[in-house]
Amino acid sequence: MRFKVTVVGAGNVGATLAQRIAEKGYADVALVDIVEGLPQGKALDMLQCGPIVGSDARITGSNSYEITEGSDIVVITSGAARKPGMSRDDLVLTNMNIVRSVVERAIRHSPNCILIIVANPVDAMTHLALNVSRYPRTRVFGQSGVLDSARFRTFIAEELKVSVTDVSACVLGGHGDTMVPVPRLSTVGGVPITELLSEAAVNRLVDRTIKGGGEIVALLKTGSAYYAPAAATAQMVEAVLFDRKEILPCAVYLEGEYGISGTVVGVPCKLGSQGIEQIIELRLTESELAALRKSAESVRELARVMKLE
Ligand code: 2OP
Repeated sequence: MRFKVTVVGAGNVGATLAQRIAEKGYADVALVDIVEGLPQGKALDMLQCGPIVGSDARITGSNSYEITEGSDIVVITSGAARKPGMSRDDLVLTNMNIVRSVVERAIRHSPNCILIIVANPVDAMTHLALNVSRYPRTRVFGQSGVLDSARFRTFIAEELKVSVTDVSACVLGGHGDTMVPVPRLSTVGGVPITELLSEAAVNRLVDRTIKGGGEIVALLKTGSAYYAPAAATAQMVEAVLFDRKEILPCAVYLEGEYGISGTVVGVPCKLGSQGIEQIIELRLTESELAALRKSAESVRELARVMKLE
């Protein structure tokens, strides 16, 4: 039997994610959006890829949630995307009402699902989804660190002219300007990049990573990145469905880890069939820890704006 994954939001991230999952054939996909015809049309188009790519996965689109019944995972990508000059935090008031209503409707049909939040500002939206669903924190988490560390890995690999597969990168914190790439724990073939690159080069790559989403928004002008965000989310979906126990950075509600409580922030987690099966507490330096706590405070501020506390 195939798994079932619901993707809410048939925009660029949602549709690209739905296509990635459906084409691999391991899960049926329900694609939901409020725009009439959009999820239906995109789902039908993707379904017709099946004979070409050899996938029997069923993909259906709808404006209502009946088709999502009994999903193993619900991914929430719906909401407005940034325009040039906007920060992700500028989206909070627009997207909070959307995410609240999506969570309420989705969990009615899939009470045992795991919720993966992609809508921005993702840390705050994850906190909201946790409050609305009242699920344990192990079953509600956000995608950001997989994307941010993929960006850092890409830039490191380009700089050192090595394969991306030999690069591992550590990015902690919120998905925004206070993001915390950690060069000391980012390695090429096991060697920290701080031993391979000058301080100026490391700082340049860190800065580009922090501004990685904005760089693409400025180029596209009409929206934000979606290929890498969708690929990052697919990796998390697969880690859960196939019980991979992969260590991936996730936006998760902390309860004392890293000395942070009552807010969502990105830290490495073990992802498996139960969702967040472990939160990994890295040994950080004082300055790394201070940066992570500062980032957590900026997410907490958004939670206050949404009156979550
Ligand atoms: C990004 O960083 C969309 O937030 C996403 O590109």
